[in-house]
Amino acid sequence: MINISAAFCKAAVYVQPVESSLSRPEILVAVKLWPVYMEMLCEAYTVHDRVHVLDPARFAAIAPHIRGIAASGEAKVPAALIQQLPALEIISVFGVGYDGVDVAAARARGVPVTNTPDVLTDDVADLGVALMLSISRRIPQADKFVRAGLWPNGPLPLSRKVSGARLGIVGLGRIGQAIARRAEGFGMSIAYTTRNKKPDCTYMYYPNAQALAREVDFLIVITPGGEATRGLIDAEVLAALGPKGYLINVARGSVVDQAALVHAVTTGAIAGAALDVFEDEPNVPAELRAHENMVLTPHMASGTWETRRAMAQMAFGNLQAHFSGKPLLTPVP
Ligand code: NAP
Ligand code: 8YV
Repeated sequence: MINISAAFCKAAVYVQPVESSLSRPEILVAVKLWPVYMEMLCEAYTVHDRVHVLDPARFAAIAPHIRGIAASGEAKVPAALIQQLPALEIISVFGVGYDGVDVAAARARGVPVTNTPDVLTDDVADLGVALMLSISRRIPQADKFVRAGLWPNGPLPLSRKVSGARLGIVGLGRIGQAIARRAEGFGMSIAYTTRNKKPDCTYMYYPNAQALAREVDFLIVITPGGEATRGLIDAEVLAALGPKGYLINVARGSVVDQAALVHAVTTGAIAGAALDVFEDEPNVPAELRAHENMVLTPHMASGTWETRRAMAQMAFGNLQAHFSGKPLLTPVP
């Protein structure tokens, strides 16, 4: 069991005591990481916490010694950073999505990239379904209504039924399938789109998001991010979803054209949206924050103690495997 000191949790930047950092592999932490994971890293490695952005002069001095990068699903590890690290051997992502890492640049240097698949699937699927229920049954609005003492004045307006409705899933991978299994419990009819039709899947397949959106009440997006999916959910897809349709995004903000989404919710082109991810996190446009028919969460789909611990063990395990010459646990394909 790891003990996290209060000082450590509060620290804006972690500075490792010198005596605990001698002759260990040096790791660059690319983004603010969960304190429990940071403690694990600090027990095994010499850790440089975000030095490349916070202290460029010091970074220039330590860059030649960096052998590993600890990143997260949100972290940016561009080619320019990889090129500055001549001794780099591994990039370990604390997250399943690795769209922030320039994998091609890493590969070109022979640097493997690892991620944390499967262990977060249940949590992300749970939140996807929770968001679908929240936006349709107006749970946050109902909570505000009761707290504000408005109940005695009359009932809350009626909401929209989920059980038996039509669900479209954009991206039927590990998490998409887990969402579908949960939706079966609600008696929903399930359809999906992916680039490759799944041969043994009984759900209705549509060749693209627009064709799928036309046929469903709820559209849940759960693809990878990155250039290949940028703006996949655009104005045409939202128009196809229609004024009674709801969009739920638990993938990446980049997958949805945010300007088109703002326009669609403000003009009533769709009924509403529930979003865990945004184009420029943690900044959320005022138009989205102000709108009544929105449920917004701060990129928290994998954010339970149980899952974050499992992710930390896997991300740390990949670094440990690499530095002890063992096969990596979960290299990205
Ligand atoms: P996965 O098993 O690799 O599944 C990805 C799915 O997306 C596959 O079915 C893939 O099928 C499909 N896909 C890829 N490109 C597509 C496109 N252009 N159009 C339609 N479908 C496409 O990954 P996963 O474990 O389910 O995770 C999915 C993503 O969820 C992650 O990459 C990450 O971005 C996001 N995520 C978010 C959170 C959060 O906190 N909100 C947490 C975890 C994960 P084809 O290859 O056949 O197209
Ligand atoms: C986390 C994620 O937010 O797994 C992913 O792709 O986006 C999330 O699980 C993240 O990596 C923790 O910072």
